[in-house]
Amino acid sequence: MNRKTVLAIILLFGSSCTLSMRHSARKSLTDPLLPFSFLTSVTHVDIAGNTPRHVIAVDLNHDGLPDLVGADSGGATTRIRLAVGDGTFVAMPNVNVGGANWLVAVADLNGDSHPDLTAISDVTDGVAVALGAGDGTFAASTVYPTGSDPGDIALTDLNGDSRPDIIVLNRDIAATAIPDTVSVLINSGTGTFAAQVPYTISNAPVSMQVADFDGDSITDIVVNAGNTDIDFLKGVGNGTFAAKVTSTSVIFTGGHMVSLDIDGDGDRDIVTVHSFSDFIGYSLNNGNGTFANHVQIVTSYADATSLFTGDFNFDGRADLGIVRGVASNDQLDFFAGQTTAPYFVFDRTYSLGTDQTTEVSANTDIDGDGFVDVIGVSLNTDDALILYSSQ
Ligand SMILES: [Ca+2]
Ligand SMILES: [Ca+2]
Ligand SMILES: [Ca+2]
Ligand SMILES: [Ca+2]
Repeated sequence: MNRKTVLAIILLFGSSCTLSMRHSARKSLTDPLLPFSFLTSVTHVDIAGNTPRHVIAVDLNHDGLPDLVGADSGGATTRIRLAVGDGTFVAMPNVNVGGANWLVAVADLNGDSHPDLTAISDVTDGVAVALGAGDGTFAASTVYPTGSDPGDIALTDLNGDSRPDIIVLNRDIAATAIPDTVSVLINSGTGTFAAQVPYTISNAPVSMQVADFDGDSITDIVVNAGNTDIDFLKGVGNGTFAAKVTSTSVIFTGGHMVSLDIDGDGDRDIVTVHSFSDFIGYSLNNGNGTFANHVQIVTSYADATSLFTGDFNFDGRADLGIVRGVASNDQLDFFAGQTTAPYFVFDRTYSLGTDQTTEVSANTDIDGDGFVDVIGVSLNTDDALILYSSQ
């Protein structure tokens, strides 16, 4: 996640809050330029708060309907909205997380099958943990200290006890902490966490990916930092990590990052956008968590601020969605995944209205029609936005 750049994101959704469909015939499944599923409309869901920065969709109350969890960057609460089943959502009590929160993550942390909530805050310089009751309500949160200005979070089991641990990227925007760090907080098994263990990373970290990058099936941490550095922290498997190994990719890598195997060789590569140097690019994994020099996919591509992946055209290959905050023509661009370099080809643009949309993702089928929908938040209206897709 990239907090610096999200401020600049403005997607234009139109005053009617409805997207015009871009009809075109669906091609065969072997065509690499299959049309993406159509984004048919934009639905605003009031999540209140002040300047929400992030929203996720996850079923909190076991009814099979994804609910909304929104980070309120202007207040100290996380906002909960339960899906009714008719496309509307009802407000549940806010969860006090101790300070303005920028990102939220949900997983069952204590093994009772109920989703639990975490939220990072650069006011508390910590991560709040609130255990879920399974009905959309949460117990009072506990805030665990992290490093300075936590800016990204992942929940995954690092030590094999089947309980998710917490990994936080500390962005240290004011450069008060030297060196910069990633915080690892190990779950006791009951949803309480040990004090953070900090790991040194390169200066000016931007974005983090937590996954296996060297093929040993043990989760690692990859951070892009500054303008050139990609740090690999090799997971040991017991909740600890080796010291960073840094690849210097020669040209800018300092934007929002996603990871996926783009060249089909079995290891996870990275794709980044950079809003200041105007490109989308990738770095291929050498197989051991070090990365080859960055290669530009698209140049002269101004104001790309955030990206997400998913197979939007059903060809089995991951595609890219990119939020582009161009001042007078803001948009959501899609690039179709390809088998050969540069691995992604521009497919289509959705021109949108005057919502300032940020932290867009596409990993949940919110309306249950079998097609993954796009979700984000509007800085302009303080709403969650759902762009429903259909075929
Ligand atoms: Ca639900
Ligand atoms: Ca739980
Ligand atoms: Ca590994
Ligand atoms: Ca690869």
